[in-house]
Amino acid sequence: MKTDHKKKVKAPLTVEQKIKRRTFISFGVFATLGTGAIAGWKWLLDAPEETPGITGGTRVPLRKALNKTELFFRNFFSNNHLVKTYNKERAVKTPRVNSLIGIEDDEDFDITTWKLHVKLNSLNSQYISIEEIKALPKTEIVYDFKCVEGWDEIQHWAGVRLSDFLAHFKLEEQAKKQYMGLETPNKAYYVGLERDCVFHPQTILAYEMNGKPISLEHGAPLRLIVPVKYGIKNLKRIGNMTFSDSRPKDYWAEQGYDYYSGL
Ligand SMILES: Nc1nc2c(c(=O)[nH]1)N[C@H]1C(S)=C(S)[C@@H](COP(=O)(O)O)O[C@H]1N2
Ligand SMILES: [Mo]
Repeated sequence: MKTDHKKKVKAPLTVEQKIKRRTFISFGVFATLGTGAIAGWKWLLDAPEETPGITGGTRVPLRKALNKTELFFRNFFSNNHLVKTYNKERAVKTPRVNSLIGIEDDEDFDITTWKLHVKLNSLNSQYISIEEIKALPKTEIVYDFKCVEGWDEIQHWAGVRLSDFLAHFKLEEQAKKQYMGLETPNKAYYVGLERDCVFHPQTILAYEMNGKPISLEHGAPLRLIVPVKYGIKNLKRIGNMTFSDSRPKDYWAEQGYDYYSGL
């Protein structure tokens, strides 16, 4: 048998050939990924839309992903950790006023007759004055207030710890429910809070900022300060308080923001 011992030596590829080959490979990869992406996109578009309600409308698979993200952050930034605090000297002198939904749009509001309306159940309510609230032990906090829009400030707040308030006014039975809902007197701005953040030791019903009564635009006479959450949950000018086992409606969650909004 005659064998050719001389190996066929392949001529090295010219630069042009190399480029052509790479272009061909890249195109193949691009076409495959592209087709996959289009198919995936179409799958997402054809997927059913979630039932609108508490959270902003999106496709069911996306909501599933968002819920997973939320769960991850919940485990990571637990409602139970203590937020870092600072010395009073670090607090800004004139904290920023961010947004005024439920405040500038309420011409009927009268601070002199204001009372906190606590809905006990479908039939009964309790009305609590600012004097009654100020008579409770005062708690202060200086911490870094964070807004989802990308700013933060060290601010100094004082008021009554929400858990002290609930205990004093015998609202602990109601507060065993999974959620607390808060809204402005005109119901234009509203938030929902999970039970563990309601009972968080740094969560306060605030009536003072920098040692003085809170101004109207910062939420007088009473606002929520919930340091384990982004600014959006820190409702200014509380009017109504409710308790429920299902998620209360939440202004920014309806617009598509994370319901949890934890820090
Ligand atoms: N009633 C009411 N509360 C509100 C808001 C609002 O528009 N209306 N904005 C929220 C947002 S997004 C932030 S960042 C903080 C800002 O509080 P500040 O204006 O006291 O800085 O209030 C929160 N509470
Ligand atoms: Mo915000």
